[in-house]
Amino acid sequence: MLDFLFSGWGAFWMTLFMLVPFAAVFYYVIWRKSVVDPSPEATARSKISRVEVGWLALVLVVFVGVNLASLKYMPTLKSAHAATTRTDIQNVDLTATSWSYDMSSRRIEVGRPVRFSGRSGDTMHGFAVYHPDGRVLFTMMLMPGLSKPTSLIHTFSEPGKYKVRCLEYCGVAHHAMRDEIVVVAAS
Ligand SMILES: [Cu+2]
Repeated sequence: MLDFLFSGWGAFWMTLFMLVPFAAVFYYVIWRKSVVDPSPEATARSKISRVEVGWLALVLVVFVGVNLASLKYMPTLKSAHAATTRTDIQNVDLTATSWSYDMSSRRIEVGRPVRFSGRSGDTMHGFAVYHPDGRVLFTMMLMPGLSKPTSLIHTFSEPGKYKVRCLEYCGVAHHAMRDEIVVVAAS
Protein backbone atom coordinates (compact mmCIF):
# COMPACT_ATOMS: atom_id res chain seq x y z
CA MET A 1 0.00 0.00 0.00
CA LEU A 2 2.78 2.44 0.93
CA ASP A 3 5.16 1.04 -1.66
CA PHE A 4 5.73 4.42 -3.34
CA LEU A 5 7.51 5.58 -0.15
CA PHE A 6 10.28 3.09 -0.80
CA SER A 7 11.09 4.44 -4.20
CA GLY A 8 13.80 7.10 -4.31
CA TRP A 9 11.45 10.03 -5.00
CA GLY A 10 8.86 8.80 -2.51
CA ALA A 11 11.46 8.81 0.28
CA PHE A 12 12.74 12.21 -0.86
CA TRP A 13 9.31 13.90 -0.74
CA MET A 14 8.46 12.15 2.54
CA THR A 15 11.67 13.46 4.14
CA LEU A 16 10.90 17.00 2.93
CA PHE A 17 7.32 16.68 4.18
CA MET A 18 8.49 15.63 7.64
CA LEU A 19 10.68 18.73 7.86
CA VAL A 20 7.72 21.09 7.35
CA PRO A 21 6.60 21.25 11.03
CA PHE A 22 10.20 21.88 12.17
CA ALA A 23 10.61 24.66 9.64
CA ALA A 24 7.27 26.20 10.72
CA VAL A 25 8.24 26.19 14.43
CA PHE A 26 11.71 27.54 13.57
CA TYR A 27 10.33 30.51 11.63
CA TYR A 28 7.63 31.15 14.24
CA VAL A 29 10.24 31.33 17.04
CA ILE A 30 12.41 33.71 15.01
CA TRP A 31 9.41 35.85 14.17
CA ARG A 32 8.31 36.01 17.82
CA LYS A 33 11.82 36.92 18.91
CA SER A 34 12.05 39.76 16.44
CA VAL A 35 8.55 41.16 16.98
CA VAL A 36 7.64 40.49 20.61
CA ASP A 37 10.94 40.20 22.44
CA PRO A 38 13.47 42.55 20.84
CA SER A 39 15.70 42.73 23.94
CA PRO A 40 16.05 39.42 25.76
CA GLU A 41 18.73 40.98 28.03
CA ALA A 42 15.99 42.88 29.80
CA THR A 43 14.65 39.75 31.50
CA ALA A 44 16.15 38.65 34.81
CA ARG A 45 18.48 35.74 34.24
CA SER A 46 18.56 34.39 37.78
CA LYS A 47 14.82 33.77 37.99
CA ILE A 48 13.14 30.81 36.42
CA SER A 49 9.76 31.86 35.14
CA ARG A 50 6.49 30.02 35.67
CA VAL A 51 6.29 29.26 31.98
CA GLU A 52 9.70 27.59 32.12
CA VAL A 53 8.69 25.50 35.13
CA GLY A 54 5.54 24.52 33.27
CA TRP A 55 7.45 23.49 30.16
CA LEU A 56 9.99 21.51 32.19
CA ALA A 57 7.22 19.68 34.03
CA LEU A 58 5.43 18.93 30.77
CA VAL A 59 8.60 17.57 29.17
CA LEU A 60 9.28 15.42 32.23
CA VAL A 61 5.74 14.03 32.34
CA VAL A 62 5.64 13.36 28.58
CA PHE A 63 9.15 11.83 28.53
CA VAL A 64 8.60 9.52 31.50
CA GLY A 65 4.99 8.78 30.52
CA VAL A 66 5.73 7.87 26.90
CA ASN A 67 8.67 5.71 27.94
CA LEU A 68 6.67 3.80 30.52
CA ALA A 69 3.65 3.41 28.25
CA SER A 70 5.75 2.12 25.35
CA LEU A 71 7.71 -0.46 27.37
CA LYS A 72 5.41 -3.34 26.54
CA TYR A 73 5.78 -2.67 22.79
CA MET A 74 9.57 -3.06 22.87
CA PRO A 75 10.54 -6.09 20.74
CA THR A 76 13.25 -7.13 23.23
CA LEU A 77 10.80 -7.22 26.16
CA LYS A 78 8.14 -8.97 24.05
CA SER A 79 10.77 -11.55 23.04
CA ALA A 80 11.85 -12.17 26.63
CA HIS A 81 8.22 -12.53 27.69
CA ALA A 82 7.43 -15.04 24.92
CA ALA A 83 10.65 -17.00 25.58
CA THR A 84 9.75 -17.53 29.23
CA THR A 85 6.03 -18.17 28.89
CA ARG A 86 5.59 -20.09 25.61
CA THR A 87 6.65 -23.62 24.74
CA ASP A 88 5.29 -23.71 21.17
CA ILE A 89 7.82 -21.39 19.54
CA GLN A 90 8.52 -21.87 15.82
CA ASN A 91 12.10 -21.34 14.69
CA VAL A 92 13.21 -19.57 11.53
CA ASP A 93 16.95 -19.42 10.90
CA LEU A 94 18.09 -16.96 8.30
CA THR A 95 21.30 -15.75 6.74
CA ALA A 96 21.51 -12.47 4.89
CA THR A 97 24.09 -12.18 2.13
CA SER A 98 24.32 -9.42 -0.46
CA TRP A 99 21.53 -9.17 -1.64
CA SER A 100 19.14 -11.87 -0.55
CA TYR A 101 18.00 -13.95 2.39
CA ASP A 102 18.44 -17.65 2.94
CA MET A 103 15.60 -18.69 5.25
CA SER A 104 14.89 -22.08 6.80
CA SER A 105 11.17 -21.46 6.34
CA ARG A 106 8.91 -18.86 4.75
CA ARG A 107 5.65 -20.32 6.06
CA ILE A 108 4.62 -19.42 9.57
CA GLU A 109 1.62 -20.34 11.64
CA VAL A 110 -0.54 -17.52 12.91
CA GLY A 111 -0.80 -17.06 16.68
CA ARG A 112 2.33 -19.04 17.54
CA PRO A 113 5.49 -17.11 18.44
CA VAL A 114 8.32 -17.28 15.90
CA ARG A 115 11.96 -16.96 16.86
CA PHE A 116 13.88 -15.35 13.99
CA SER A 117 17.58 -16.07 14.38
CA GLY A 118 19.58 -14.12 11.85
CA ARG A 119 23.19 -13.95 10.74
CA SER A 120 25.01 -12.02 8.09
CA GLY A 121 27.25 -13.76 5.61
CA ASP A 122 29.21 -10.70 4.52
CA THR A 123 28.36 -7.15 5.54
CA MET A 124 25.80 -5.30 7.67
CA HIS A 125 22.23 -6.15 6.71
CA GLY A 126 18.78 -5.55 8.10
CA PHE A 127 15.76 -7.84 8.39
CA ALA A 128 12.58 -5.81 8.64
CA VAL A 129 9.15 -7.42 8.47
CA TYR A 130 6.19 -5.41 7.15
CA HIS A 131 2.52 -5.98 7.82
CA PRO A 132 0.51 -6.37 4.56
CA ASP A 133 -0.88 -2.83 5.15
CA GLY A 134 2.63 -1.35 5.05
CA ARG A 135 3.49 -0.96 8.76
CA VAL A 136 6.91 -2.06 9.95
CA LEU A 137 6.36 -4.75 12.59
CA PHE A 138 9.97 -5.07 13.67
CA THR A 139 13.47 -4.84 12.32
CA MET A 140 16.69 -6.64 13.20
CA MET A 141 20.23 -5.52 12.53
CA LEU A 142 22.42 -8.37 11.32
CA MET A 143 26.10 -7.77 11.92
CA PRO A 144 28.78 -9.93 10.34
CA GLY A 145 31.24 -11.87 12.47
CA LEU A 146 29.11 -12.43 15.57
CA SER A 147 29.42 -15.76 17.38
CA LYS A 148 25.70 -15.90 18.17
CA PRO A 149 22.82 -15.07 15.83
CA THR A 150 20.72 -11.98 16.45
CA SER A 151 17.31 -13.18 17.52
CA LEU A 152 13.86 -11.83 18.14
CA ILE A 153 10.52 -13.47 18.87
CA HIS A 154 7.41 -12.16 17.18
CA THR A 155 3.84 -13.46 17.20
CA PHE A 156 1.83 -12.82 14.03
CA SER A 157 -1.81 -12.21 14.80
CA GLU A 158 -3.15 -12.15 11.22
CA PRO A 159 -2.59 -14.48 8.26
CA GLY A 160 -1.26 -12.89 5.08
CA LYS A 161 1.79 -12.09 3.00
CA TYR A 162 4.41 -10.13 4.94
CA LYS A 163 7.16 -8.36 3.07
CA VAL A 164 10.75 -8.48 4.26
CA ARG A 165 13.16 -5.70 3.47
CA CYS A 166 16.73 -4.83 4.35
CA LEU A 167 16.86 -1.51 6.23
CA GLU A 168 20.65 -1.25 6.55
CA TYR A 169 22.38 0.16 3.52
CA CYS A 170 24.48 -2.71 2.19
CA GLY A 171 25.60 -1.82 -1.32
CA VAL A 172 24.40 -1.09 -4.84
CA ALA A 173 21.49 -3.58 -4.83
CA HIS A 174 20.36 -2.82 -1.25
CA HIS A 175 16.99 -1.54 -2.51
CA ALA A 176 16.34 -4.89 -4.21
CA MET A 177 17.03 -6.94 -1.07
CA ARG A 178 13.51 -8.18 -0.42
CA ASP A 179 11.75 -11.35 0.52
CA GLU A 180 8.35 -12.54 1.68
CA ILE A 181 6.92 -14.54 4.56
CA VAL A 182 3.52 -16.20 4.39
CA VAL A 183 1.57 -16.41 7.61
CA VAL A 184 -1.01 -19.19 7.41
CA ALA A 185 -3.94 -20.26 9.60
CA ALA A 186 -3.06 -22.73 12.34
CA SER A 187 -3.23 -26.35 11.18
CU1 LIG B 1 20.61 -3.55 2.65
